[in-house]
Amino acid sequence: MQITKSKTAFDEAKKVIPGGVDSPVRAFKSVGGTPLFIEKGEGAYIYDIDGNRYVDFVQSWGPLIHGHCDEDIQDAVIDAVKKGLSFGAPTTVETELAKEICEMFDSIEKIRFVSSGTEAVMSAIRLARGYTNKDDIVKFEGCYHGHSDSLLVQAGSGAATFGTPSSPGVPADFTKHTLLAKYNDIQSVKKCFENSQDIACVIIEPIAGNMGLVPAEEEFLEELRELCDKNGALLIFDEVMSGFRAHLKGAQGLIKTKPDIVTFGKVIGGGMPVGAFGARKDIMDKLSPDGPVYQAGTLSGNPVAMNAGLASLAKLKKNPTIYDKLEMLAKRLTDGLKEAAKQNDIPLQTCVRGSMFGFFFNDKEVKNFDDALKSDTKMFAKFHSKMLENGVYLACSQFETGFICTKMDEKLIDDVVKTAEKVFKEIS
Ligand code: KE4
Repeated sequence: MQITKSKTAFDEAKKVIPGGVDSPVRAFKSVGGTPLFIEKGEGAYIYDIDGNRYVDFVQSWGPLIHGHCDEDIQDAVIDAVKKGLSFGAPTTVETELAKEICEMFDSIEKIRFVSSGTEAVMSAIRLARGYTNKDDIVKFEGCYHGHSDSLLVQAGSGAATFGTPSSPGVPADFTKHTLLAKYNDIQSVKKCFENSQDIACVIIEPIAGNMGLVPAEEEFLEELRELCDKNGALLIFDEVMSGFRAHLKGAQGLIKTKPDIVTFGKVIGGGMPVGAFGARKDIMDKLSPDGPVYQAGTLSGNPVAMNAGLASLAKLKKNPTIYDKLEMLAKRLTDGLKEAAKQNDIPLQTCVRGSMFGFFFNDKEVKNFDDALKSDTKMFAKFHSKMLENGVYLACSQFETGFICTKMDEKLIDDVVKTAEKVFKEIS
């Protein structure tokens, strides 16, 4: 692949945008090489500005379950745009999308829209603190919930479960209320509740997608639910990524544990900037203007974005069996990768949940962040760049998740597996 225009564009971008990107993961830092500048998308494919075509397994990090330039979503956006871009006043389309989502989840009676997953999670945590009158929160190592200050934490020293800032610019005071636990390890959560009687909520990605794809064990989630109930803490499922991706109802379509608050993003915007958080009435009614917990946003519930989200969800609700096809294709891909790696004595762990898939260059099953960190990220980087050279656009980090979209089919997947067979031979 010749990518001279992307190289020039990246040099230009770096002069005026930090790192040349508006979100760090896009800079290809963990895989090396030049990030591709994208000209356009079409169904399952994206085209860079040098005219190269790639099968897109990133899909804007999850939103594009219908692929690029889906006609129904485009038509919905164009119709909305013709009536205006934003009013800063209520519109009926917000109510329509809110009803659509509330009808799908018995754990959600009311929902509020915001403009990103970060905003949804930040608001959900403030709501949990306001509802319980408690200050501490528990999160899990390896889970990512956006970049709000109290969530940019890393494990503290030694026995302390309290987090320390993982980024300069976050004062220690802002993370002293954040306790860290180990994913799929209920003892580590019990320890948090022993260390604090002031826990407002436990937030978890019920299907973690930000340490690579690592689902929480059902029994672990059940024990988490019991612990929260016993200690008067709320359980927050961060389904910004897994929502409408692992199943039409996200993780809640696959396991029985019910959260108190759910956060969404990505798919519910159809590719436009949307986040959301929902819960029972008694929790959501704590939010201003009716309740005391302040939360706001100029473009929250933007009618163009709402129409994109409505169109995206409508297609999924009309054809819920689509998830069987998406999961079959995800399994076909990961089984193919696993077999190809095995032929070349390369250890590979794979995981699928609905339209989400992950693979680790690791000889052991990955159940938490410590396991994930043992993966061979150098081998991942080699695989990623070779696949890119062969027209396959994978997530540019071992600690991300891949996605199948509805515009993919068995032939496309089989061609990708053939490419992987060639690449594994080259890198083994
Ligand atoms: P945003 O603020 O990026 O819309 O959402 C934050 C967020 C919250 N919760 C979960 C479970 C998430 O996966 C995310 C964002 N996901 C990353 C991809 N791993 C977005 C990509 C990026 O940061 O550029």
